[in-house]
Amino acid sequence: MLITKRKLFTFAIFLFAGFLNANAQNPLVTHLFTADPTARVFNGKLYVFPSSDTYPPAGREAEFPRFCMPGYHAFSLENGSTWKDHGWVLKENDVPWGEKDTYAMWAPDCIEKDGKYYYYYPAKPKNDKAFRRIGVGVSDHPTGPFKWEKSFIKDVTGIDPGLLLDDDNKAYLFFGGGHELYVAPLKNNMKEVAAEPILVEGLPAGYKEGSFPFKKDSVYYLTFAHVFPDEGYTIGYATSSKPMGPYQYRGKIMDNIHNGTNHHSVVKYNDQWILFYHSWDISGFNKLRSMCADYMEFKKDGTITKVKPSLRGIGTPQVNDTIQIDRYNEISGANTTFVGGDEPNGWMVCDAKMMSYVRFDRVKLDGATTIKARVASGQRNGSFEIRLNNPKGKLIAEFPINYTGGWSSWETIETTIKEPVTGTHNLVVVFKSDWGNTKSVNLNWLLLQ
Ligand code: FUB
Repeated sequence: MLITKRKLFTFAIFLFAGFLNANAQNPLVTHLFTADPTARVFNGKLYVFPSSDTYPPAGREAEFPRFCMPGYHAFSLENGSTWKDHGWVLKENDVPWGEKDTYAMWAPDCIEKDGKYYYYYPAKPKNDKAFRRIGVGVSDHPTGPFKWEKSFIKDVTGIDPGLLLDDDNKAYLFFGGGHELYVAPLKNNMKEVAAEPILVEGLPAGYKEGSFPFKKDSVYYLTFAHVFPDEGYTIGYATSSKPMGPYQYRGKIMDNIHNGTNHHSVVKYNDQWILFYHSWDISGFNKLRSMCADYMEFKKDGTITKVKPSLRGIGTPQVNDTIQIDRYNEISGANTTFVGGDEPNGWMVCDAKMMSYVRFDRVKLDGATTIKARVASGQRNGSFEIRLNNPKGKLIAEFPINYTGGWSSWETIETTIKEPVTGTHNLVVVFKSDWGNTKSVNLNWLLLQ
């Protein structure tokens, strides 16, 4: 979905208008631009540590032909599908060893060892010729506050820290972009390398950056941005029997998409593997990215099935989670577009005609007694129904369509669920109107209560 500059501007305004919780549908959050997401599970809870993209400060546009990246927020998944923004973890001008106002806070990582959380980040060093150095901070909590080391990690020059903690509690720091990847074991203090970094062997031509190491069934996996001359950025992976390699290329995890770059991570959460990545579909500009996530599967032989990016993403909305219905699994006879009016959110379902439907998979209905819907309509004819699993499935709720003051005048309406439903189901919204009516209602979101 490409958008015009004007739309981008309008969109940016609502992005920064700010609301701190957002949904697990793709993109994961829309109140700020986020890139390079590193996801981790700590004590059973899913966290994501992305970088952030922003607009260059006024008057300094020419200095930032590439990324303008002011620092890091941290997020955690709350309830079934709501991301909580914990605010700033680190701002660029708070890096003890960093050059000020360089907006150079590229991809970070965070890892837990012996009950402490270590956050690794690249920054532009002051009084040093290196493009980037890597710093570290330690905290008792995954989202900080972190105590930042006064100096960068000695003997490490480069970007994209990727951490691996092996089963024997030894940690490894992978880093480097621009076709070369290095790895070094870390000392027990996690703040110094235990040996000179070595070049990782066996990576294919076109290895670019953004490596993410993890281990599964005694196999070491290394995923990375892999650039093909005809296709551009893809996500590839390699495996090894030893943490520091040599590695062997195994194939692609994701084809080229609208992602600009494709820094990513892989995590196992609630027994499902998830690929976190970013795309610029919502901004139309490859330096304003937004993090996304989709489920990923391993075949029996340990190889990875290619992931197809989806709007629906991950997570299972439940009572008190908002369902962004425009992030559908299937749509028929209707469209989606950016929300109009004073609405703070991103998209809506529009142009819904008689028997149009939208299917949204995996909603946990236990305990829900009512459904709220955010609607706008310029006419007063028809209804929409909520059915289970398919457009002819069990009818659980019905909303009349009334005139709300216009197609951008929003109201929240509410209806009772006809009889209690348990378990996780796919929800299908079916629109009813006169045959020939091309627009019945704009629907922004649903909320179970
Ligand atoms: O986001 C800035 C840089 O672009 C990251 O550090 C790289 O991995 C690439 O995504």
